[in-house]
Amino acid sequence: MCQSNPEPMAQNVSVKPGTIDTKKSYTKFERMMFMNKKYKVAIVGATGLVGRTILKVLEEKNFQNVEYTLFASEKSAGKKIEFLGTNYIVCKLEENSFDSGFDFAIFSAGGSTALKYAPIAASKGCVVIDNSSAFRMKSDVPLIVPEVNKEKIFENKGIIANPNCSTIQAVLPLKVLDDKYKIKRIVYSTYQAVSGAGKKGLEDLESGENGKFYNNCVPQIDVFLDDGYTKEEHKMIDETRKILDKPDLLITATAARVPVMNCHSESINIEFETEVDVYEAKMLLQNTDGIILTDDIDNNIYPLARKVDGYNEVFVGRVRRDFSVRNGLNLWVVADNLRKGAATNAVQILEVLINH
Ligand code: NAP
Ligand code: 2RA
Repeated sequence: MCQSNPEPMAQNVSVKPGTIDTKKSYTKFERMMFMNKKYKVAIVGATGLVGRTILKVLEEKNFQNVEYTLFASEKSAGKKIEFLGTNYIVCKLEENSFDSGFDFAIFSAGGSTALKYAPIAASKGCVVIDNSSAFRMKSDVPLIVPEVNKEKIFENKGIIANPNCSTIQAVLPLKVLDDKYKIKRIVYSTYQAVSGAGKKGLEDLESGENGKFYNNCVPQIDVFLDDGYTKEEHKMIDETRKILDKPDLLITATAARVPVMNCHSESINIEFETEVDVYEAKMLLQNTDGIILTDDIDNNIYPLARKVDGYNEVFVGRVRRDFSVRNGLNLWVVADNLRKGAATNAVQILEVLINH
């Protein structure tokens, strides 16, 4: 069995006798701390753009009672990655990789890897949080954005899906506005960064004029389906309905790739059942966990991809009425697709699981 961390962390938790309050009910995480036991967590796809961002977010979270093993494909097996102040060795993902008793795994290694290995991991008692689209629309797989539907995490049967990056950033503002004004229809138009396509997307932009994205705006992300929409557009439509638990919600989408390294920007046009007040809507957005309202047009201030890069929050601005319909609102929504669109969201789900 591959040993990813050659210098296992010293047990940095010690509980002095008498410091446990026997009358208090402790979380599983706290009980693990008392027992000096560590959760075993696998990071699958640790060498990828999302995988590396997961490692950064985990370093920032600094969970004390977790031991990690990093996996990737055969190509990366044996490579060293600096993580938590030590050099981790990347292990090759294999069918027996989960035999050693993992509690949780975060997968960011694409759909075919997830389809093959996530069920194996789940069958061995490991709860998988998967970043690919492989399981998102399965009825027995919760599709989670913690600020929106955290309670559904515990309906999992071994696999939890992380939504598509462009969907995650949209549903935060949509949820709070839906709770207040009841959404009738959504029109998405996206301007998505090349990092959304992984390492090959960044390499394409870096290759300059030889690439597809340099000096361009490409109205195709992923493959075209029979109805003329792309798979990315369908992901936004279908996943939004599932997360908001509104299977019949009217939604249309156009998703485009722009020559931006990182951070997806979205124009979201919303029509509501009830009257919407712009000032009140801004206050609701401002007071929502995970959203940063950035809206001061007198000073030309609105969310910008370059400024949002590296943040875990969703930035919302240009909040204004759509006067073409009775109860319409327009938003400009920007988020770091590698962080809140993937890594941060997955680590937030892990945090809920380990704190339970
Ligand atoms: P990426 O940069 O191309 O990385 C892919 C990762 O998967 C690498 O670590 C790669 O390992 C690993 N991998 C590939 N085949 C494997 C196998 N057979 N066994 C084990 N590991 C394997 O892609 P990414 O952008 O990080 O995306 C990863 C996943 O997250 C995809 O499902 C993607 O759709 C999803 N996602 C991405 C974003 C985003 O903004 N990029 C947002 C949301 C969701 P090697 O280095 O060894 O090849
Ligand atoms: C993209 N949202 O931007 C998709 C998948 N990460 O390509």
